[in-house]
Amino acid sequence: MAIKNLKSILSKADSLLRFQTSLAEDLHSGRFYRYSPRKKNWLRSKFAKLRSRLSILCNPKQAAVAGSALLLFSIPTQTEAQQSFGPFVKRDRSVNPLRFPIQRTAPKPTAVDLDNDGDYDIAIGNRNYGEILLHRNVGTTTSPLFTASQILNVLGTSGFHISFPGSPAFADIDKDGDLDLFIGSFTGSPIKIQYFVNNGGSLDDGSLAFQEQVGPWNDATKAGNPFDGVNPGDNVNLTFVDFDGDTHMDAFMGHDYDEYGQGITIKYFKNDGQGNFIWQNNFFPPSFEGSYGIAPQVADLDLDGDLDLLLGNYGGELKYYVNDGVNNFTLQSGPWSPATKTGNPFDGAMFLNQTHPLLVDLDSDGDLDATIGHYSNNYNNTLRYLKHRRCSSG
Ligand SMILES: [Ca+2]
Ligand SMILES: [Ca+2]
Ligand SMILES: [Ca+2]
Ligand SMILES: [Ca+2]
Repeated sequence: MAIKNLKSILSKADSLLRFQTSLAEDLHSGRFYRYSPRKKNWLRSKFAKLRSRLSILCNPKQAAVAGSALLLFSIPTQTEAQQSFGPFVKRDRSVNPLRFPIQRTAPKPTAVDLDNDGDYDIAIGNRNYGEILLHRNVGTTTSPLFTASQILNVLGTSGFHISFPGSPAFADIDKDGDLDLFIGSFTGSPIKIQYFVNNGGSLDDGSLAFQEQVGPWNDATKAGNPFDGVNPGDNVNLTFVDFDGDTHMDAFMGHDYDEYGQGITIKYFKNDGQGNFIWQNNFFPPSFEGSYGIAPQVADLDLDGDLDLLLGNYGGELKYYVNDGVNNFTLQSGPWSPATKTGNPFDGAMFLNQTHPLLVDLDSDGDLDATIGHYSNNYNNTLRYLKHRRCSSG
């Protein structure tokens, strides 16, 4: 390689690295989150340009030699495409059941069987357009395959309050046998969690629709919004799970600044069985977790019988907190050990920003697979699918 070319590569790599370091600091401090959309777009565009200039000058191997850390914040490279995390194996697009291009940014996925055929469909919030998109599973319970998206019919007096990707979550809160829809809003609305009741219609004939319910929840008539009056701040990401094992779906909610001065954190709401969600305000210690845009998943990742936490965040990380059995959660770091089931299953994973994990057993082999929504520079390939690898096979 000519010396001149090498100097040029090193210069471009240095620019990229310095810019990337600065951007990472902005992301981790939360500054990035407070920038205007215009400035955010400018930063993303600048990063893409720097990376493009570098890639024109050298191939990926030379770029690595030149010292650039291309993986961070970048469109996945071939190397990254093969990367595995802990017990999870990245699946190539050709065998990814979610292989249809997801042409939107920052998708927030959730799993729900909306066509009642016994397999998981994937619903995601869409940016800007106030839509919930459904990727219907037309495969089998052991070999899922998802269609291109369709827009869910949502009815309501006030429409969506989504100004950024909404975070959908489903649970049968009115106990009539169908799954009802909650949407956590990113920002800009007095109602941070919208509730839509399932009308019992069918996806096949297009009659399925979700009707917004507003006002205080009435547990006798099941009218109103169970989260009416709850103002958890911005960037609300919800997930439902029967955490206490009483058969009623409880809620975990990540959010940014709230009205109680609790900053950026996560809350646990226990369902009393009547659809009243009661905030367990001593469940997490003060200042538990401090990342913007927490997107929680609750699952037994270390297979010891209690429910652990996997938290996406605005900085693009996946944080793993292990439950000690009595609901004390401890952040795990370092590489995952299959033998001891310690460390972070997603150690080293870093996406551009706003990771939104989904943990469900998509192929019915008894373990949890991971689908990760995250922000991407390209409007493509922003849902990643990782199949769980059996510990016995390494
Ligand atoms: Ca289904
Ligand atoms: Ca229902
Ligand atoms: Ca429960
Ligand atoms: Ca556990």
